[in-house]
Amino acid sequence: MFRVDVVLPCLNEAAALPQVLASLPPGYRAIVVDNGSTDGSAHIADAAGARVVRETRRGYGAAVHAGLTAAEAPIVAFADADASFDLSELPAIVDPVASGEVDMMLGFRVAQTRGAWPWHARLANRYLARRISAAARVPLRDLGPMRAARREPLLDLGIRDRRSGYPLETVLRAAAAGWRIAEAPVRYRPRVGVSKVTGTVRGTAIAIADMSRVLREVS
Ligand SMILES: Nc1nc2c(ncn2[C@@H]2O[C@H](COP(=O)(O)OP(=O)(O)OP(=O)(O)O)[C@@H](O)[C@H]2O)c(=O)[nH]1
Ligand SMILES: [Mg+2]
Repeated sequence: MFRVDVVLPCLNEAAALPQVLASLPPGYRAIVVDNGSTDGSAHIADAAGARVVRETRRGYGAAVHAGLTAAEAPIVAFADADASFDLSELPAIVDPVASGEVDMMLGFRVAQTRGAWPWHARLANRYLARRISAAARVPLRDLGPMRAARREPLLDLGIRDRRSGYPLETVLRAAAAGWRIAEAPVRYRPRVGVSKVTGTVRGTAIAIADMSRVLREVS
């Protein structure tokens, strides 16, 4: 039995997956949630020994939630499948949850190169982190996609967003439920493959719209 399931939402990440899956620490199992990839991502994930789950409904949140529902380990961690994170750093996010020191651990991103994180995304994130800190009364530096918590309480949060508002809704609901939430630094590198969200105007606009709605509805 695996101690930690790692949910990796995946939309056309064939070029990144081998490197991502090779960096998993022992005792951690990858659940690659294939969100309708057309580049053979599912096959590559399967060949690398990951568990593959399919989610036909598009959206980051739809993929992540399908992974959480399929998970079986007591602790579930989340990361991106585009090689922007080094999964060998996951224990720094998971261990404080496993020891019971916190209920949810978030990775705050430390850019490794200038290209890893465009200025508009950085600015938007800092603004968002401030608003969340005020709304949820948790001091946050970032709202990144790397995080970990216990599986059952996470499911009980009843997160509804299925697009880009998912991480924000997770943090707001957890804070409202009185969870102890903390952050640890994680390295953030340029993704492998073509940018879909942060590097595109459309992706950024959708992300802002989704997060604004979640802030209105949940906080
Ligand atoms: N954008 C997007 N990503 C998805 C979807 N389903 C799964 N994903 C995965 O979710 C993770 C995060 O998406 P990214 O495209 O890396 O988003 P980002 O990091 O904000 O922006 P870029 O890396 O610049 O594209 C990646 O592993 C994607 O493959 C979806 O419907 N839309
Ligand atoms: Mg990315």
